[in-house]
Amino acid sequence: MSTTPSVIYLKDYQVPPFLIESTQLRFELEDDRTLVKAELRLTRNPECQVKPRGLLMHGDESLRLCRLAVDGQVLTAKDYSIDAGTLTIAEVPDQFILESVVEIDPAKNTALEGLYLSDGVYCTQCEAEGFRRITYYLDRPDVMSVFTTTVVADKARFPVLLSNGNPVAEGDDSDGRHWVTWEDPFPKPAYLFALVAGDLKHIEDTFTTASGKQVALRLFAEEKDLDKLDHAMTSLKASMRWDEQVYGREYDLEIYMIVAVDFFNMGAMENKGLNVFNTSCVLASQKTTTDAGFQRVEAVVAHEYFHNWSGNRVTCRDWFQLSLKEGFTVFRDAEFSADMNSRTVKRVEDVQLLRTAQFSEDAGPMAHPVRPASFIEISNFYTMTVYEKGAEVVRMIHTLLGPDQFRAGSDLYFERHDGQAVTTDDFVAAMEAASGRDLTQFKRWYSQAGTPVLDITDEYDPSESVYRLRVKQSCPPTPEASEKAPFHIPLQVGLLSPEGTDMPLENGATTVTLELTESEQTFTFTGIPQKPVPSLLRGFSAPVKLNYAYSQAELVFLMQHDSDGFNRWEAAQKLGVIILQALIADYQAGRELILSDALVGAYRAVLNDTTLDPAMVAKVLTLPSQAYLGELSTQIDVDAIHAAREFAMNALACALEAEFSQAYKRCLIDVAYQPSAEQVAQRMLKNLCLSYLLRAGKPEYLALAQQQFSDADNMTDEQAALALVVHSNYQDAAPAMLSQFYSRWSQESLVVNSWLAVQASNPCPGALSQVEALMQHEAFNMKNPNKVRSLIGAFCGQNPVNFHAKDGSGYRFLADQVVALNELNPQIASRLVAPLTKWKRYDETRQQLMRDQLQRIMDSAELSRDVYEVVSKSI
Ligand code: B3K
Ligand code: ZN
Repeated sequence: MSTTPSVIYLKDYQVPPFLIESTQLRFELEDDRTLVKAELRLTRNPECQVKPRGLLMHGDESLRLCRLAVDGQVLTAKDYSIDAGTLTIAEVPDQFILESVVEIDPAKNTALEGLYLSDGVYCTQCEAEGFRRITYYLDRPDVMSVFTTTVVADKARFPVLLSNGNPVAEGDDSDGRHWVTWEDPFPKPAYLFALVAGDLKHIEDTFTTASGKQVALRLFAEEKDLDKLDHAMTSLKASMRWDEQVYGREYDLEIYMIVAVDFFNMGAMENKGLNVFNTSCVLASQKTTTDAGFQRVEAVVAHEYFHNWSGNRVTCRDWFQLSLKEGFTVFRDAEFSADMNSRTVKRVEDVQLLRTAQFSEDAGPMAHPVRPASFIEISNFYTMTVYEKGAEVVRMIHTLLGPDQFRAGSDLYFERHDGQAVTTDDFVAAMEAASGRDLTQFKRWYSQAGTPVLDITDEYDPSESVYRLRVKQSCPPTPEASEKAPFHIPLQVGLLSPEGTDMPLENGATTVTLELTESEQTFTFTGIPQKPVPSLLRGFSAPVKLNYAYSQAELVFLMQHDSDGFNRWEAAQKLGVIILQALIADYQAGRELILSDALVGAYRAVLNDTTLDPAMVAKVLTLPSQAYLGELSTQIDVDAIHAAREFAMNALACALEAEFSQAYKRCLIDVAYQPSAEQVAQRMLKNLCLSYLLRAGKPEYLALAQQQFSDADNMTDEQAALALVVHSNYQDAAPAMLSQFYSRWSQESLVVNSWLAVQASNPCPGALSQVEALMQHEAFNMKNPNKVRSLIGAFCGQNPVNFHAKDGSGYRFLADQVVALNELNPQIASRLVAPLTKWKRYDETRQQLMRDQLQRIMDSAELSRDVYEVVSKSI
């Protein structure tokens, strides 16, 4: 890069000097170029104090300007200037029509931002700042305009032409081309603009809103995938109903469309009335999609649908407010999924993600508050912190206010701000106004980064029947601040009697919410007849780390008796952590590894309890992950963690072989496949049992896995059997299964992605050369983000032992790929580099090797803003 990219600060926010009342667009799509004609009605913003003479518009360097006119008057080169990323017109009136014609080249757009081609289908991605790659515009979310869009293209090759809103006119031209005009009556920022043109087919349904309005629902895909859209349609209708029932929000246009494309940088995009989805988040079928895949489709369809209110009708003032729409919408989709499936399982999965991926972000060089104060490239801030921690912040407001006041707050928020671009402060203000609560201190969750730590001790006084909890909160320093003021933290607590029942607390409730506001506080419980075992942070009521010195016996007790399902699982995790940490220390000291009876006994009891939800049994019997154990370590010893986990899993397999085998058989399903919570749970436990059985050292279990692989009538069972064998000691059996799987599924791109990922995440030696070989395979394409994530992403993110190989080969490999992708697709490159940025967590040798590679990336020519920001902040 020639110049150092500039930093943008929240404190510098200023209202836009001009507004765009209406936007008329005409796209002429041709093979080697696309013409974009724009007619914008601009007017000075009455809220802007300054009155600049000229007008500054955003526009990417790749735009080729053909014509520019103000009120019909064509401008010449002396009237305007074009700079890197901007167009400035020297002088403009207070109100005027700006016409522009630019030429762009979607076929060359490998960054997949703006207008690009995905397997021959034209599509757009404009959030956050992609619209400026389409035309000159005020590409900021607080400029909201009414859009009318005409798309013109060859009719035979692009029979389907879509944009936001409702179709209002269409026609055929004499030269084999046709056109469609779309009108979106709702003012929106440019980031919600969308266009799609291609040879697509669709399925159709209708939804009748609570007030009786008919909405057409159309889901588009390539013809070969048309049979994989039913689950998305069911999920969409369920989401629409849920948002009416739980939030009182109805859909507002006559048509809602989703288009599936294979080349996409993230999961999906909530463009008004025209969502564009990564195929991986919309296509689903029994034969090709795992249960987790089905649930992801349901969740993402819901997430994008919910954005219609939390994001589109009420949008963000500026990109620092991103969590306004993302945190709130993730909270909404999580609650939806919890209502549709098992609430406790959903909570466990979300907390696992938060505690590994978000906590490590908070502890790394890119740590930032839920509302960041500055950025170089906004694309780098679509993070676990903004999304997942942002959702936890909204969840805490829900906990503090209770469901009724929270609903009143959300109603007030939508009522006050419909059609506006607002801030997280506006959101909190609505919650305060509806509830009468003061959330001033609570707002620190938006402005302070870092994961708070709670250190809790207790004492019981039998003579007074008094129990006390002493809570200290602290928060480690992060790059933007070394000192943190105390957070307002809702800590949900229950107390268990020695018999394992919940003790009645205030007003007979069995769970109370303690509100922490100071760095040190003591909470007193009176009328406590016996020394209780505390159940702390029930439901994971705040995104914090909690230390309390539980004994192993207490954890086993909580696993059996806690009425809070989440905390029963948490007790098993804590027990697993204690035992694994001891094994890690033994491994490091060269001592013999011995598995504790406590773990075997606790696992046996859970496995034999047929009254439990099989999904929860599977979750409880899964040891703390490699990533979580790493996150808990001061210095991450990848090899020791891996060895300790392997040892423990093998020992558990031998000790509980009979139980795993029985549970496997209990979970076999003899009715037709359904992605229902009940069947998902059975398959989850069955495959967990299979994973242990393959470690029991008997060839009959290899045969069982192979049989499951061949006989499976669904992808969950087929893929689980494949992955388990490929990652097992039965290395001789792996190649045949892999090639069988590939030849069976080579035409199903998404299935091939999991075939790539299974090999890339293989902890056995030789994975890197396998990955390098696969990069030359016909199934791999560096320009397709799904392929890159499945192969390179899985190797660097889900194969710690091989990625962190002591010779530095994994690091070198990643740096090579980041440099290559930096040119092709900066967003993907910058996401991929994350594992290298966590170098401080490793031993000195690895630290040096990782930093060397970061430096090598830094020194490479023409670094994108995306990669520059992440790499420069980490070295
Ligand atoms: N809002 C989009 C994310 C856009 C990311 C741009 N780099 C998807 C979502 O969160 O729903
Ligand atoms: Zn979102």
